[in-house]
Amino acid sequence: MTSGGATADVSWADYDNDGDLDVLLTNTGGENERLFRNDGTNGFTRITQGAIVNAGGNSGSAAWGDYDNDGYIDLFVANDLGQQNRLYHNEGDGAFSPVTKGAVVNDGGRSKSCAWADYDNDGYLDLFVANGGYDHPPAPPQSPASSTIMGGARTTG
Ligand SMILES: [Ca+2]
Ligand SMILES: [Ca+2]
Ligand SMILES: [Ca+2]
Ligand SMILES: [Ca+2]
Repeated sequence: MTSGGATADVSWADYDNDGDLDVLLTNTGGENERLFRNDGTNGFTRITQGAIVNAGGNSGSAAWGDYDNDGYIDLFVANDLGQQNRLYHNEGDGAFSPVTKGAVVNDGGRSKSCAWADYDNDGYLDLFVANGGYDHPPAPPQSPASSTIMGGARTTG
């Protein structure tokens, strides 16, 4: 693994509805994501405060989508290596609130990629998350004697 993480995905969206595209860079290796707000004429300002840019995580992909149709685009971040994925609700004032309840953010897994689409045409965006791809085993047990203390560690249902 490279030190300090690596940018895995680039996702553009006008999250503050000022007419120009802002950009999110997702980073793996536990690095925080990077969010840059488009200033229109003077380039981009890096956003350093808030939930999105302080969450760490092995984030392979992100997708913007206004899932609740309130006019502000929200953000989903897919995390790998068994970490929970993240959903952020755009509050409309530049802040994002992490959504902590529901299947979207509580299914762990090795999420690699994600996309929003209204697949059933009900007017609300649905979310597709691609998991897996390869199975990279976690660190092996250090000795056979330690293999009996794994009970309860798995909560996958
Ligand atoms: Ca913007
Ligand atoms: Ca990350
Ligand atoms: Ca929204
Ligand atoms: Ca739908």
